[in-house]
Amino acid sequence: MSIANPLSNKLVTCVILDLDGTLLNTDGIVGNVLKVLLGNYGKEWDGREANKIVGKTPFEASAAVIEDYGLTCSTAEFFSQISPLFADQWCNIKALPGANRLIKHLKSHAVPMALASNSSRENIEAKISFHDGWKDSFAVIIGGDEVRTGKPSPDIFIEAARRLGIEPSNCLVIEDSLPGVTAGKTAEMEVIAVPSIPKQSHLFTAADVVINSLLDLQLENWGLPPFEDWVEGTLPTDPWYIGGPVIKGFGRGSKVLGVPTANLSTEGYSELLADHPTGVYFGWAGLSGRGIFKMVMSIGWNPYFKNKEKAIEPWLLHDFDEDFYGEELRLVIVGYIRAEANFPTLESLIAKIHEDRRVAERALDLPLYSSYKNDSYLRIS
Ligand code: ADP
Ligand code: RBF
Ligand code: MG
Repeated sequence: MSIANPLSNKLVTCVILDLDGTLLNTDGIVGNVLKVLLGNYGKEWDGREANKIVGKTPFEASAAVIEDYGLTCSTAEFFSQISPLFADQWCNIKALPGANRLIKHLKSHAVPMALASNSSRENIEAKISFHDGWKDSFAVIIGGDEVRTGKPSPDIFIEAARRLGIEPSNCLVIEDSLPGVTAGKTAEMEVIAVPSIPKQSHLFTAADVVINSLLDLQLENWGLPPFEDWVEGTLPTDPWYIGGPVIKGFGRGSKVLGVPTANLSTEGYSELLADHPTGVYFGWAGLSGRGIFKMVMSIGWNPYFKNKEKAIEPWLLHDFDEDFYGEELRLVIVGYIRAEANFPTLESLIAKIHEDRRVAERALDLPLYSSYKNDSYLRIS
């Protein structure tokens, strides 16, 4: 039996998922395709108006691009040129972090799922065909071309609920875009927003909850079966690797926070960082000539300090008596702790970072994680 949730979210019996930006990192290929097509028009795509495209139907998105770049062709013409370019790219669209985990979890607990996307039914089927087990996990798949009007109209979610045979108020929608959130709320459903464009959370006031990535889903808050893979406050991830010379950060780790972080350059890691949500991770750090240490780190914008770009900031859990800028540092990241948060005070931020440290320190003694201390990547000559 499901427990009532302290945050008084409604209890739901099914989940309706959006596709692009929620389960798939479609934005990644939209940029590639527009770069090519706009190049043919002598224009340079710089991704500045990604938020005007996300959540729109492909036709509306084409119209938005034509208007923004002052192209002379018609929407139909542009759309007919861009469609085959997209079709070649469907196989390159990666699942977003936590997408496979969510679909497998809901399917294993027989929670009915629907997939409702503004893309055409044909494009939806094509995109998900490259992701094992997705198609037969959805009891209902519905495209923008199967309802009178696409999101932000509620039609597509209402039709999905009808086909599931479930009351709209018992449906939980998970969406990344504002049109999607608007459609879900207009359909009187519970809506979780997972914004796909960074630093947009403040715009999603209509959603019942806004989270940073699917990894932060707490399904028990909606009366759905909780995930079972968290271990002592940590979520194991396949090990991933980052390394390079220790660089100058923002000059405030040790001075302002009393938490020195050996910043690494994000150069050459944009693809890898796109595969992992911003947040707090932990693992092992190899420092040339000094040994291997436990580490807890943040990857992200450091919202408290409003950084302009993402930073990789590992805190090695060891007392060094001098700094080691320029030395080769290698990280094996083995687990996730939490999304990064915007703390109201410096004290609360520092307290949280020390809590993260305790979680990481204890977890790294578990065989599940301690085994990675022997990873050859950490042994720097
Ligand atoms: P910056 O803003 O330049 O990163 P910090 O105040 O964060 O400066 O200090 C980071 C530097 O401190 C690292 O580059 C490293 O040389 C040194 N350092 C000393 N102890 C540690 C530690 N335990 N973890 C990480 N860096 C450390
Ligand atoms: N900064 C934030 O603004 N929000 C956070 O949630 C946050 N979490 C962190 C967790 C850890 C384990 C570490 C090492 C740093 C974290 N930071 C966070 C970044 C912190 O502000 C950063 O180390 C300083 O900005 C120094 O560059
Ligand atoms: Mg630092």
